[in-house]
Amino acid sequence: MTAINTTADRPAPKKQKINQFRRLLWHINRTDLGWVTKAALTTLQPGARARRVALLDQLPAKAEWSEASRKLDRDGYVDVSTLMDRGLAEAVATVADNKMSRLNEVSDKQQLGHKSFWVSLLDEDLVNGAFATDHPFVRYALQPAALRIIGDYMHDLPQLSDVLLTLSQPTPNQALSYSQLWHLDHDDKRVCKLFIYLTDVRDTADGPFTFIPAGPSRPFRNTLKSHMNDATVFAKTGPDAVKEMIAPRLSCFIVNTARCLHMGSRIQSDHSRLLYTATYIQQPRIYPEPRPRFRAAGALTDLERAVMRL
Ligand SMILES: O=C(O)CCC(=O)C(=O)O
Repeated sequence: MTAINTTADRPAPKKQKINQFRRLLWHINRTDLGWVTKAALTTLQPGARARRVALLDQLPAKAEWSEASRKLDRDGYVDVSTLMDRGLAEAVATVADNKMSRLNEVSDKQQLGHKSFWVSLLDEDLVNGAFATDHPFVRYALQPAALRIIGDYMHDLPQLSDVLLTLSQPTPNQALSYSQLWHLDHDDKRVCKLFIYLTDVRDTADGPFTFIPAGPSRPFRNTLKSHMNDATVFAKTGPDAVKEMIAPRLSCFIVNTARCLHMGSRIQSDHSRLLYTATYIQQPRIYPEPRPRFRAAGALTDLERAVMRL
């Protein structure tokens, strides 16, 4: 009898095997075993970390920044409203207000639209997917206080991975989805997000950024489940561990979103929330570097170039 060669009998094509390997690595990297990947990649770049630490050491230091850094390390979050440069925050707010005054035009230019409650408003500022380094959103993220606080926590000069402006809006009668559910960020092993509220977040109806500090979030670190509802989370932590960031416009805070379980943007009818986010990771990235997110405009220091990998 002639044997029929089914797909299952044939050896998996090389590309498929690579994809399976990548998928496995992706799952592994989401657990504490990802630290092994991180350590292995770090040893492949001898001297790189020492060079970055030497740059970090060039930054000014202040006792209150060190205190903030220790809190970030201990609890996974810190309120930095009094530590960040107010003028730079005002410049971010001016850009944001301009976008809001042209909301329909700006949201039409948005590339990614999968989250109905969440509109990204910066796509029109990108050239080949990259922000100019003199953009107020980038200047805010590069301020010494931010780099020092996050850098001292990481014991390394942070890499600025992205900047975002998001408008969260109500989605009546829709089930909660994506970042409205509890999750950890797995972009890398250390992911610090610096947020600025660009609208007042007065109560739960404004959809505050909501999180569980690093300690009580620990039991969720190695779970393969990615987005969880309140019942699943509270069964382990109880609701008392939850912190809601209720704060006025221009408040800013840093959260290690790889350590602190978090969710937000559960906006009630007639409310909305405008949020700036700068995301930092520690080099080397555990996944392949995406295409450059920043393009040089104006003079840049060696330190700024290193932070943006330019
Ligand atoms: O919209 C929110 O408050 C949640 C944002 C979030 O999950 C994130 O930035 O990782």
